[in-house]
Amino acid sequence: MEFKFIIYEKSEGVATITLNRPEALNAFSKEVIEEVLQAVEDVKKDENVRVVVLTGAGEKAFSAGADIKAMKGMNALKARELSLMGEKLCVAFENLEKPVIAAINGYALGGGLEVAMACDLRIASENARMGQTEINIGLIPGWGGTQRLTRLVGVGKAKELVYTGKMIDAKTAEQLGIVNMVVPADKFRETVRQFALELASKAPVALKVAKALINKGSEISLDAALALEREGFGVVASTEDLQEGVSAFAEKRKPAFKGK
Ligand code: DAK
Repeated sequence: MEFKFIIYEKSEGVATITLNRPEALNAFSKEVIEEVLQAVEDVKKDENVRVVVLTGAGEKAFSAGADIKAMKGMNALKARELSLMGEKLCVAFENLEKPVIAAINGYALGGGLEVAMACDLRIASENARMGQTEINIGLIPGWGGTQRLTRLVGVGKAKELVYTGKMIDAKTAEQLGIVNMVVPADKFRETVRQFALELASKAPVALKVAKALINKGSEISLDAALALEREGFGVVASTEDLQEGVSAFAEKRKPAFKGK
């Protein structure tokens, strides 16, 4: 696949999508979003891909958000299109039946942070900085930030971050629960890789069902969510991979899961 604004690589069960506009701090233009969506379509079809890593090119940014320059003079129809595309992108990662790791190598601002929050897990380099900075240009988050941030950090902190538009460092983001872990800059890429490989070795159906249950379960009543978990448990328990896991345990070897 030929891309201009992203780098798309696959190896050892891990697909890496690198936003590749470092001269614009990897801001999301319409073209970037279209290319990422194409890569996600490929991930869906490729059974060998078990985990996705989304990251930014260069040392400075994961993504500084939606392309501010493209917003100048934007009419309602164009704004609507941008809004729909951003939503589509976030939902594509959220609904993808494979784990997605946002590897936040620098700034994750505005739409950049919103996309990262639609991923399953976030690993940040120690020099990363994050914020819902839209208020500073007279906007509000438009790709789910008011909602996904609130679910991660609670109402009070979400209001503080959205109202002030301030940036926070990686450690603060970890304390708030926005990122799962913070890694020294010189170990960042390797740590992300090892983490992704570890997830790629897990049972794909179990991961898929766990993701769907955790995502859906947080939207509905506990009772309904527990009923869904029972059904999901039944499905996972019927896989060949469970038999492989049980055999591997008894034989004291590493399981080789096939996603069946
Ligand atoms: N868009 C386009 N270009 C950007 C950019 C962005 N978001 N962020 C940075 N750049 C460009 C800069 O313009 C500069 O380009 P040149 O001037 O060299 O051509 C280059 O990247 C390097 O940036 P700086 O020179 O500014 O670098 P510094 O180290 O001095 O500063 C910074 C880094 C991250 C502090 C600064 O670049 C900055 O404040 N950037 C803006 C960050 C931001 O506020 N991001 C949120 C964007 S708003 C919508 C839904 C959602 C959204 C919009 C609409 N609808 C529903 C319609 C989402 C909105 C956002 O994401």
